[in-house]
Amino acid sequence: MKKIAVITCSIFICLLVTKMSWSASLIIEEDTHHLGNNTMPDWDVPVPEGYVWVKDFFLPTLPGGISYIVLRLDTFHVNGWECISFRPYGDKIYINGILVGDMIGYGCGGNDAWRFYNFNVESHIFHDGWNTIRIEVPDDGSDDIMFRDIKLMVNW
Ligand SMILES: [Ca+2]
Ligand SMILES: [Ca+2]
Repeated sequence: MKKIAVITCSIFICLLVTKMSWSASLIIEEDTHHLGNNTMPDWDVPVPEGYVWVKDFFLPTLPGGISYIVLRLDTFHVNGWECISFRPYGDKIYINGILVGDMIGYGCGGNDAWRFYNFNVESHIFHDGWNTIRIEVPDDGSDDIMFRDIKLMVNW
């Protein structure tokens, strides 16, 4: 019995070690922004800032072997296909000029609820040091949206 207990204990320790991992997150932006072409009196940010929002952020060097980084943001009023049939694309997110996210919501106005989007972005798209994120709605401003709490999350 004693031997069995030792073996079980060894396996348990092994499992703990196997499950050990590290994770980190980087907040790119917390504030709420509004893109589009319509004033929305009831919104947190009533007046749109234009069709494009751009920000530079600093990414420290990450450990090797990370294949992708999760880009997460909270969005409001991203239109669905019902409202964008006249254009073949949604609201776009670019990292360093490369398209990494295409947001299509639900119904006309995203059901008026805040909604998270997660995108797996291949790690080679990021630079060690300074990077640029760009979020844009169609250049006719047809889809007014708000967004906030943009962050990167990585596990290794
Ligand atoms: Ca609009
Ligand atoms: Ca909208």
